[in-house]
Amino acid sequence: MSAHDKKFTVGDYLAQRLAEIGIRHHFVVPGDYNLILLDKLSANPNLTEIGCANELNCSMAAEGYARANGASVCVVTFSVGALSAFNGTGSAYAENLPLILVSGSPNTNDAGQFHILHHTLGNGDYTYQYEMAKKITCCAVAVARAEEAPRLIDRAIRHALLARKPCYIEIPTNLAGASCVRPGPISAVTDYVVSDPAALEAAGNCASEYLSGKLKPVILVGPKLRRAGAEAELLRLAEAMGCAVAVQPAAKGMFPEDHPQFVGIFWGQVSTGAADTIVHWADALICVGTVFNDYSTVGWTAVPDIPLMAADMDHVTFPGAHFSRVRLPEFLGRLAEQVSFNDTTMVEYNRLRPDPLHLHVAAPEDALTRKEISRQVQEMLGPKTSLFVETGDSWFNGIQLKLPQGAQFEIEMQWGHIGWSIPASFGYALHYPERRTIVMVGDGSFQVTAQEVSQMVRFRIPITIILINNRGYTIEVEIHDGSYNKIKNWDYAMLIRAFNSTDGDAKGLVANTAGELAEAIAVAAKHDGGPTLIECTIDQDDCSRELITWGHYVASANARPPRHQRED
Ligand code: DPX
Ligand code: MG
Repeated sequence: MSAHDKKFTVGDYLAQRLAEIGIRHHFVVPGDYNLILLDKLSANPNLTEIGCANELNCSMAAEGYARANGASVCVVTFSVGALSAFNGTGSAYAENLPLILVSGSPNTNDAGQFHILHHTLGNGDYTYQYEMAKKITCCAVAVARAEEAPRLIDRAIRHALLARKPCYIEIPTNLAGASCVRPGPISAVTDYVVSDPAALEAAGNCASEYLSGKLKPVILVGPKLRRAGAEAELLRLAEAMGCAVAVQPAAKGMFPEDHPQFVGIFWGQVSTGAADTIVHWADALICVGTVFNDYSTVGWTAVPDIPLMAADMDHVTFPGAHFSRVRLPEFLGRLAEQVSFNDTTMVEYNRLRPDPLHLHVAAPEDALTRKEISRQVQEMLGPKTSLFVETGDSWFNGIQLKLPQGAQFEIEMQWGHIGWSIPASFGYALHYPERRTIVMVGDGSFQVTAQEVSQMVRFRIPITIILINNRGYTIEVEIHDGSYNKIKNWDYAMLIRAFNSTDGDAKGLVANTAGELAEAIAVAAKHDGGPTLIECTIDQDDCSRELITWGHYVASANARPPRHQRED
C-alpha cells in the first residue's frame, strides 16, 4: 500500500492544515479525549509536539508562539483542560493573535445515550464548552461527523488568520481517527482579503481632506499595527510626512526607537521623552492601530481631545466618516504616496527633546535597586534580543528602556494576566532560537506559572529570567493596598535547580548587590544549555515613580461612583 492509500483521518487533516499555515510546534497537554488526535498530529513530520505543564501555561505558550510565528495551536482535553486554556485564548483575543484552540471531546454516541461522562459537569450537557468558546474566539466549530471536519476546520482557521483572533475546534475522541477526505489547496484558507478598492480610494481622499490645512500633524502608533503586518508601510508614511511619531506603551518597538522621528511612549502623565507634550500640541492625530483603554489612557486622563483619524486593522474612521474593508498596510502604503512633507512637530520636538539621562552606575557592593537592574538590563539589549515585560512594575521598568535597532519588545497589556511572560516567552523562543529572549518578571507573577520554566529546562531554551523580588504585589499596593498584596517568599534560585532533576541544565542565581547582578548576567550570557533565572532582591518600597503616578490615576478611575442606575 502506498503512503497515499493509507487511511487519511480527521486528525491528519487538521495536522496537514496546521503545517500548511506555517505552524511547526504544537503545544499540548494530553487527556483521554485527545490522545488519538495527538497521535495524528505528531505523525505529521512538519509538526513538533511540545508538552506543557498545564493547560493555562499551554495556552499562554501558544499565545507567545503566535507573537513570533504569526499563528499557533494549543491542543487540550475536554473541560478540565479547555477551561484552563480559555485564559490564554482570551489573551490571544485581546492581543489580536490567531491561536487555534483544539479540544478533544466525548464520544459522539454518549450524548444521545444520556451517559454521564468524566471531565464534564455531570448533567448530560456536552455543548457548554463549545458555547463558552464562542464568546472568546472569532469562530468556534464543533465537529459532529467526520464528513463535516474539512469544511469546519478550514472555516475556523481561515476566520482566525483573517481576523487575527483565536478560533476553537472541537473534535470528538472517536472522530480524530475516523476516515476523512484530503484537503484542497491551502490558498482557500490563507488567501488575503484585499481592501475594497472604492473604500480604499474614498478613505485616502478623506485622509487628504483631514490633513489639509492642519499645521501640526503627529502619528500615534498602537499595538494593532504589528498584528496587521503594517510596520514597513507605517515607516514609509512617517518618513514621507517627516512628523513626530509617538507610540502607545503596548506598541513599544513597533516604530524603531533609534529613528530620528521617534518622540517616545505616549502614556499620559507617565509618558517617556516628552511624547505627551507633542501629542497634546498636535492639531491632527493620525492614530494607527491604537487601543485607548483605561491603562493606556492612565485612568482616562490621557485621551486625546482633538478630532482623530483612526486607522484600524481593517477599517478607517474620521470625524464624520467611516470606511470598512480598508486593510491597514494598503491604506498606509497609499497614504505614504499622497501625503505632503510637514515636519513642524519634529522641529518643535527637537526643542523639547529631553537631554539623555546620565544614569548613576552603582558600585559593585551597593545593594541592588530597581534603577540599577534597569541600567544593567539596558546593556543586555542588542539587535537580537527580545524583551518580555510582565504585568507589574516590570511594565514601567521595561518601557523606560531604549530599544536598539532590531530588538523586540513583548507586552500583554490588554489582557494583563500575571504569569503570562514565563510560558509566552517559552513559546516565543521556540520559534526564535537565534534570538536572545529576556524576561523581566515580578515575584508574584512568577508564582502563577513557574512550572513552565521546567519546559525551558526540558527543551534547553536559554531564556534569561530577571525575577524582581520585591516581596509582593507592588502594583496592587499602589492601586489599593491590603493584606492580600503580601505573598509567601520562595527560594527562586533553588526552585530552578530543582527543575533540573538529574538531566537539566538551568542556572538559578541570586543577586543582592549590583556586582552580583553583573556577574549573574555574565553567567547567563554564556549559558546556552537551558534557562538562567536571576533572583534580584530589592527593597519592598523600591518601585518606579511612573508606577505610583499611574496607580493613583487607575485607582481613581476604578473608584468612580455609579453615575446613574439603569431603569429596566
Ligand atoms: C496583580 C499584580 O510581584 O509584580 O512589580 O510587585 O507588582 P510587582 P508582581 O509580579 O505582582 C503582580 C501583581 C496581582 N494583578 O502586583 S499586577 C491582578 C491579577 C492579574 N492577573 C491575574 N490575577 C490577578 N493581573 C491572573
Ligand atoms: Mg512583586
